[in-house]
Amino acid sequence: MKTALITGITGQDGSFLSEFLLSKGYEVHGTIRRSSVDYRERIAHLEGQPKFHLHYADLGDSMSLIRVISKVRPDEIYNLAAQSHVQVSFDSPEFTANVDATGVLRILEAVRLSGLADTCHIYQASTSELYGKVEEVPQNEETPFHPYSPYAVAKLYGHWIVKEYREAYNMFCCSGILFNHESERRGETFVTRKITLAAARIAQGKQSKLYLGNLSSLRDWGYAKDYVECMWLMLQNDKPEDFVIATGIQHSVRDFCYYAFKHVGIELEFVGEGADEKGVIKSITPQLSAVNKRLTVGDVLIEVSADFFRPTDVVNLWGDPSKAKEKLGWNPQKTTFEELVKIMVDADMAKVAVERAGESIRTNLVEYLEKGIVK
Ligand code: NAP
Ligand code: G4F
Repeated sequence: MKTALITGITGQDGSFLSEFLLSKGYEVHGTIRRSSVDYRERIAHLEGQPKFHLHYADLGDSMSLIRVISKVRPDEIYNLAAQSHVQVSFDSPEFTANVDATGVLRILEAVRLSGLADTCHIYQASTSELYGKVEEVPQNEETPFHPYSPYAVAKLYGHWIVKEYREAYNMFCCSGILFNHESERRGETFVTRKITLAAARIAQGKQSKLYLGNLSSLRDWGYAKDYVECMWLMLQNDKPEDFVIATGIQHSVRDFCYYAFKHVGIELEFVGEGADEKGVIKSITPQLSAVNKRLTVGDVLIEVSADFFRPTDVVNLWGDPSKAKEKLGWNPQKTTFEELVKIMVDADMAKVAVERAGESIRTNLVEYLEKGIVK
């Protein structure tokens, strides 16, 4: 029976990986941070299970990491914790470096200090952002790195320090160079989730417009649930190696909008260019028209806002997952792009519907209280 420790267990990937490892019979431990409000929504359904345990630790706090690693003595560590938002890294570059760069070093040293260097397998969450201002398309394990944000520069340190400890101390530590992976649990300020939530709100009359930055940016988007399996496969490999994890298929932010809105019943067409580009309603399905009479052909639903432009933006990410496919037997096409968009939009349509139902119950309740119908 194996024991795993997941840092960043409250995040998108941490929650899917927990479910995956529990299904394999693992004892799963995770690190959480103290917060004045509860951010454990993604793992709430796992809390209380006998094989699921949480510990307070922070990647900026060596002592907390040494304490938890020496107590849990894991067979596998998945270091998923990070300040993971690229745009935020421009506003908080020092914090990002402390967590995403030095934090990785702290984990590796905590493993050594706990006497686990010879036994513990470590997965580091590297990123396609390392390719940044890309020097080759598509990108594979041999493509040179050119980080293009404070986030990517910090992650590059994490990537290299893992390689260094692998070679210097013969530790089983490796990095997954993961391309963007999304889900119904994705943070709401990443572009895909921002789009699927907006499509759901617009369809249900709760929002009128969506403001985005660079619509032409290209990404290789996969489904997070499929990607956590590959993290695990990397640690079961007979030797520690780095792998590109991607679907091998590329789409623009504009494409993502098109498919997400199409799924709620709105066909968009994009007119204009650059900062003047707009997403306009070309057609509406009769089903949607019947429930939202305010939507009209010609309405502008998407506009470009300079607020979402980055000082330097990575615009052409496209991964080549051949190595993971061949050596790990991983299937990069398990969930297609269209299926991913559908999963996300369906989940957000349900979320918005529940919020609307809650609002209507509250409004009715206030009315009933005022009229003395209920006390
Ligand atoms: P996420 O949803 O933003 O989750 C990040 C996790 O890190 C959260 O649990 C967060 O805890 C935790 N965290 C942040 N700062 C911390 C600190 N100082 N100490 C301890 N924990 C801290 O990210 P994700 O999408 O699941 O991504 C997981 C990892 O993969 C990250 O390292 C990310 O950089 C990397 N990655 C992601 C993608 C992608 O497309 N999703 C692609 C490539 C690489 P709180 O809940 O307390 O904030
Ligand atoms: O969704 P994003 O914020 O993801 P980004 O920057 O690619 O980073 C994510 O993927 C990385 C893997 O490559 C991870 F390492 C990282 O942790 C994170 O999970 O932005 C995607 C693209 C960018 O080019 C951005 O400029 O979408 C563009 N974009 C256009 N409008 C927008 C928006 N991004 C955001 N967040 N919000 C917008 O309104």
